Amino acid sequence: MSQIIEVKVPDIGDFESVPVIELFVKVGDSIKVDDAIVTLESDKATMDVPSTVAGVVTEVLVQLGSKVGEGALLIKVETGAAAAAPAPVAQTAAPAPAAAAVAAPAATGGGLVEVKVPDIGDFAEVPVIDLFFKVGDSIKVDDAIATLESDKATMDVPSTVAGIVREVLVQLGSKVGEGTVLIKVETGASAPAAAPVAQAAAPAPVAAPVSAPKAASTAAVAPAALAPALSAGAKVHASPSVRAYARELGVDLNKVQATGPKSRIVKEDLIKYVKGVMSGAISGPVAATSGGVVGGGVLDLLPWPKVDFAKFGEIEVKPLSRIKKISGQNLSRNWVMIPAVTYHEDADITDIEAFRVLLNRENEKGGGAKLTMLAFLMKACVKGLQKFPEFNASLDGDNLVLKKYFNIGFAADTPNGLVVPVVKNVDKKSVFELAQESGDLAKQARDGKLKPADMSGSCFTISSLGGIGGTYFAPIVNAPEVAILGVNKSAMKPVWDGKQFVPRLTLPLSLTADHRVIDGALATRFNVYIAQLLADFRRVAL
Ligand code: CAO
Repeated sequence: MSQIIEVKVPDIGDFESVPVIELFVKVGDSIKVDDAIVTLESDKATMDVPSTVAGVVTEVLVQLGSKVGEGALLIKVETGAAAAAPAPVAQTAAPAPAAAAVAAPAATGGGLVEVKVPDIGDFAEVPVIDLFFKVGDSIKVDDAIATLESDKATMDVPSTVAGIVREVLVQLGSKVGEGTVLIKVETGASAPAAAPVAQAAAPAPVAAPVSAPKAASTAAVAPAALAPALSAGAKVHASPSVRAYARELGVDLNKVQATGPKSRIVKEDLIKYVKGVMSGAISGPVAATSGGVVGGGVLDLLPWPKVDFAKFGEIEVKPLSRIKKISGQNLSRNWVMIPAVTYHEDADITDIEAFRVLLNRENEKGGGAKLTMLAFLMKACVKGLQKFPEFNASLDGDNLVLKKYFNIGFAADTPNGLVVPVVKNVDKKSVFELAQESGDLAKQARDGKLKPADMSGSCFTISSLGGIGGTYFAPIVNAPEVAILGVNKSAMKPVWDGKQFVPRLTLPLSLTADHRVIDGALATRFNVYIAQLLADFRRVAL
């Protein structure tokens, strides 16, 4: 049964008669709990007021410029009514509830002013989810220093002083409350112009990865809007909800034309910018034009350096092979777009190597296929994928596609470059069959005879450099997969068995995983499990 519920301005701290500067809903809109209804802005703070109910908006009782305070009626919502599906933009635009409060300055002498978290209402121990300044940056009054996010609200803490940031006393993930010193600012210092490139190139904080639009996981050419929104908001005026929306879209707010009051970027500005970039009307971030750094041109990078090498000595120009050009573009995209972390582990393969050698010796007589370490690794990895299904998955927008089949790709070094043939249904094949099939595919790869079908459908990739050497490396995830296992050359190492050092044949494993799907604990569990399987291959049969 439906009923009409009034949504009012909650306790917003010491703010009264605050103007509405953004209005996110209109009559007929469907609204969800936590959707922002309005943004309020006092002379000291910007606050988003979230909805506490879900339903269809039947009345809007404020307009832009209305002055409101605690208890003011904002909207009436019919709950329980069949809510029309919200338009996609409205959905993504629905920001986290937010409020902002002005950081309180405190002079510490010598022109250094501490900027602290002010009264932020009923929030204590709130984590910092965005940090917009680093030591040496110049800061203006009202620049957002940090975004705090509780389970109920997102708050930007703006600076009350201008100058140069001399100390940053928090980091991403730090828990703060009223009075926590965020930064120390040298006031009156002449601020050097911030280097624009360094700002734009700042890496995405691991704790708050920029979620890529749906196309990101598969499309070779991603919209320019995917440029990292890392310094987003550092020097621009925008409400927390608009900042959150920009982060979600990966838009650098510095590039968006503001039309709101006091040069504030409003949601419509953001949408206009994204539409403009997608349609080509606005030139997106500068593509890395040569050198193949980013095939799709998704990064705001300096152009590739043009150097006349012949000026310095004799040169020869050799075109890249077709494979190198294609794999280069894929690798660049994956390197740039995946927040990847590499984890290392040593596996004791003394027994399995002895077993492999024994079987090969027996096999020689019968003329069967040579067993390779790669085949054992494939079998172990499938066992790992079965135990940890997140590894046998792909990101598709906000969904994780979990695969119930087990195809393993392996990197093959060929005269023309790197290719990744795929062995299908590894779970259903014996180690002998895997050795035979991967050997055949590797040969076809070297002969340039692989067909597209031989290189598609992989769930997880192994990159084995064991035949060449090396100790450890950091392989690049083969998107849209979420992890890749790198292997180097095994070596005899002294291992402490509790009483003495014993020589054990040790295989170095390097697992790179997409942090959006696999966190460090899971990645390490996977690695440890693979090492256990390799140390005692009987476990694969369990
Ligand atoms: N440790 C020690 N020795 C190893 C080993 C390891 N981890 N892995 C293989 N070997 C040995 C093999 O046993 C073999 O020795 P024998 O000839 O005495 O039996 C020798 O090294 C050569 O092996 P291989 O590398 O030719 O064969 P493989 O089945 O192990 O690998 C393939 C096949 C296709 C994976 C490999 O040839 C290859 O192309 N590797 C390169 C992958 C690559 O380039 N990765 C980087 C991608 S990112 O740039």
